[in-house]
Amino acid sequence: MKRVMTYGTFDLLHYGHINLLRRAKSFGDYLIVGLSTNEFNAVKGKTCYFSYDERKQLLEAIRYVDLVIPETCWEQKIDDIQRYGVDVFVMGDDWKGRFDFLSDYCEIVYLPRTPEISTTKIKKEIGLETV
Ligand code: C2G
Repeated sequence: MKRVMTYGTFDLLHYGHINLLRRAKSFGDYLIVGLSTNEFNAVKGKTCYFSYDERKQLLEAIRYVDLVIPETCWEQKIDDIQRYGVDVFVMGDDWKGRFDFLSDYCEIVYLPRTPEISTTKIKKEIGLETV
């Protein structure tokens, strides 16, 4: 059983997220998603439209996702990788290089982001965000 892990906020779930999750799953048999809590999103400077439970429910409905756990801080990744026996860590390439320190524990893969779409863009276009 090859285990894959990724992390994110996944607010206003869109096809860019789905593209990432589908490709992440293709690296193994079991995909774990560390879903940022609202408290951690505040640390990341993000405010979510959907609550953690709503975002978790959406992710759990995706065929590629096998387990969703909370992401509460930057520092939990090594523990998570060891606790869940993660073989491959996958992130979009906007994070390229930022998690290379995890290569002592598992394979690191950065995947090209899906162009054009983002939660910020959706918020702006439906008038949720002025800036
Ligand atoms: N993503 C993508 N294409 C997009 C938008 C997002 O491939 N058009 C990817 C991101 O690169 C990321 C994942 O989808 O791998 C989730 O994106 P966000 O919810 O924006 O995650 P982020 O806020 O970057 O949180 O500890 C890591 C952080 O929690 C990552």
